[in-house]
Amino acid sequence: MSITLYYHPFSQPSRSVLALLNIDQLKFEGKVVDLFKGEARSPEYLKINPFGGVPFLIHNDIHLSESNAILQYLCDAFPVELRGFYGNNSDERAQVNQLLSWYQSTFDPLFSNLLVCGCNQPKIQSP
Ligand SMILES: N[C@@H](CCC(=O)N[C@@H](CS)C(=O)NCC(=O)O)C(=O)O
Repeated sequence: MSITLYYHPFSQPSRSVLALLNIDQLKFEGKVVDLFKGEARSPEYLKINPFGGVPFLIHNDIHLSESNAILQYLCDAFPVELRGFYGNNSDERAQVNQLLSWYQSTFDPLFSNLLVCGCNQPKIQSP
């Protein structure tokens, strides 16, 4: 079992994956991709992750971008260590998926916009 996570500590999607990995202290190798130096778009990094950006996970033969996909994969791949974090049945998973989708589609774009330009005060309704 070998897990490698490419991440940056200022990246919220990276931190969500780091938090899950640390819940049960899953062993992984962390590699910082320096976003401030543009490393996420460098030719070297694009060979590893053709989508660019972080987080990016490699586990055995699996190569994954997108934090939600990584979170879901880890819970499926390590059901003993991460028991319960992705729900124990379809009803519970539906609730988790709803929040993950809401975060990606609603909260994150508005919050990122606020951080970047400090305008367009978001009006967010939780699901
Ligand atoms: N939807 C993606 C968002 C990934 C993302 O936007 N990552 C940013 C850091 S928060 C990034 O790597 N930006 C650098 C770049 O795209 O060059 C996810 O959830 O993983």
